[in-house]
Amino acid sequence: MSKELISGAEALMRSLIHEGVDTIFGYPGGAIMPVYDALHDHQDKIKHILVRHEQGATHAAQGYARVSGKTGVALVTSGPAATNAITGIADAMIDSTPMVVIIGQVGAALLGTDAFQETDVVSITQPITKWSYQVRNAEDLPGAIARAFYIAREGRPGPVVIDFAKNAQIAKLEYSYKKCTFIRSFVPVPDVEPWSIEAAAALINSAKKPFALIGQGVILANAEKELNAFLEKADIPAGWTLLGSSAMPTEHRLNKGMLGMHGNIGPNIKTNECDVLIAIGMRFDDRVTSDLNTYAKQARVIHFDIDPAEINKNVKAEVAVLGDAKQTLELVTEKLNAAKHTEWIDSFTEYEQTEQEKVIEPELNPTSHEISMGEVIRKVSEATENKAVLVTDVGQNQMMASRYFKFTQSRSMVTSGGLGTMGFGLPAAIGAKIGAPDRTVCLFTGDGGMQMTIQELGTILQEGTGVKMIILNNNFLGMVRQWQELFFNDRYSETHMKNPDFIMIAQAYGIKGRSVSQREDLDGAIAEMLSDDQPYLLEVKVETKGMVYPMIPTGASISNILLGDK
Ligand SMILES: Cc1ncc(C[n+]2csc(CCOP(=O)(O)OP(=O)(O)O)c2C)c(N)n1
Repeated sequence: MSKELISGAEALMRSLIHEGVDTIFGYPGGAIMPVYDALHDHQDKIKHILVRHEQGATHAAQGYARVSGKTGVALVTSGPAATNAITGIADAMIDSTPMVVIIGQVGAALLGTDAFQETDVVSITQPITKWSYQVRNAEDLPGAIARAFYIAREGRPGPVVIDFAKNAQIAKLEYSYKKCTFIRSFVPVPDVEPWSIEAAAALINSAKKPFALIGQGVILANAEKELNAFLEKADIPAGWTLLGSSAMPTEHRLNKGMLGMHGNIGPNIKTNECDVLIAIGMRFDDRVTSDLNTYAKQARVIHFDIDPAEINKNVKAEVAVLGDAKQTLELVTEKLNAAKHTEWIDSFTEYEQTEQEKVIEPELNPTSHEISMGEVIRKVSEATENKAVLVTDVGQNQMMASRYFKFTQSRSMVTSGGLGTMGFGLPAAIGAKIGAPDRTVCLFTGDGGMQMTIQELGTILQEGTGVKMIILNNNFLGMVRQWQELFFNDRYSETHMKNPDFIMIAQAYGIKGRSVSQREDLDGAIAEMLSDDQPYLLEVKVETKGMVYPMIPTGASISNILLGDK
């Protein structure tokens, strides 16, 4: 029996459905029109979210992927659309987010002629993807899509680009689809080496002052339960990276707080005092380590990771435990002796008290009439019973949100960690709400970052996506202003921002909103914002010269922590 002939575009739709895709974030255009035409026949199975800019499509797909654990999908046309999507692709790469981006391309016969809206997508995206592939013939499409999803999702996740030439979208093929389960040249998860399990367990069993560093790898491996069993059995205190936030509940006895530049004092100081440092699914980013010459020199290091390229990249590991964290943590835990490290764990307390007194208390209960970022964030966290998904933009708002929001469940933090992309927040929050419709999604953004992708309010208008947007408006590019104050003698070069009336803008998009500048109005405004599942924009006019402390200046030792004069 001869197989049915269908177009490449129709084959793409059927392949996506086969992969379980039910949501696509995208924007149409000439070189992807056959695909959009095919999409029209599958609206019952695939919901397309029409964003307002291709950067928004990629960030929304990221937000969707991060909360749902599924692979995010973006669909855009060629040329300027492809280049607009680049920021989100790079962001997904550095933050290990599974995403497939399908990009229209000019017809194969025109490739290399500087045709209308032609860009060399494969060359541009190769360094910022796990795989970037051009489909020039329709019959290659199903295989390419199957591989794309396999590569994006398996092992350490990341973005894949399929550059889909227009002729291949139109040409007919005999369609059949087989999910990819193996690629000879690609080993997504290295085999666990039994000796590494033995060696890690022996080292941990010998430790007097063990300390664990939790990264996003734990969340990506769905290994939260295994992490908890591991830490509790051997009584190991833990700190977490920005992307590792929410892997363990904020109030857990062994949770000692955030690592790095704006992290908590205790975990940073203790990294330089522990005897065995256990890094789990984290990559020793320079925002965490600062000066490598003075980082954890006293410690014997164990590094759990799925990606062999991370081992010894920044910090040399005595024992590398390669593999999927869910599996390796379980295997090591079996071999651990039940232990108690009471004195060691108690030794964090003095730093917690210092930080509470010098930083947290003044931030949460300011004596000045001006509202601080921290108090807004803590109030919103509490008003949602610490159950909301936190999405942030980049800047002071991001650091304050990660410091003052409390987490009770995993996959509750969506932020641009590695690339630090301003403008990430709003579209990522839209994607997060679509990926977790039953959860409250709260975006915290600065006035600067909000305006970088503010057009995505149009997506909310069209879709009714019930995100809660909180602009922490300090009329400054706050984080840069903070650096200017600390390191450039208060020379505020181009960081003061004159802002539009955000509430009028929200209203123009049919979104309810309110602006608050007095502390006594804050609780009421937050309650109003959270009272239903409609989109809402809350602008809070916060102190113009707020600072995020503690801070480890770039390049300094992690023990040299500034507390400010708060
Ligand atoms: C796309 C992009 N451009 C520039 C920067 C550099 N940058 C980092 S934080 C920041 C200031 C952010 O200001 P705002 O959005 O108002 O947030 P705040 O720090 O005040 O919370 C800037 C300009 C960046 N991270 N991303």
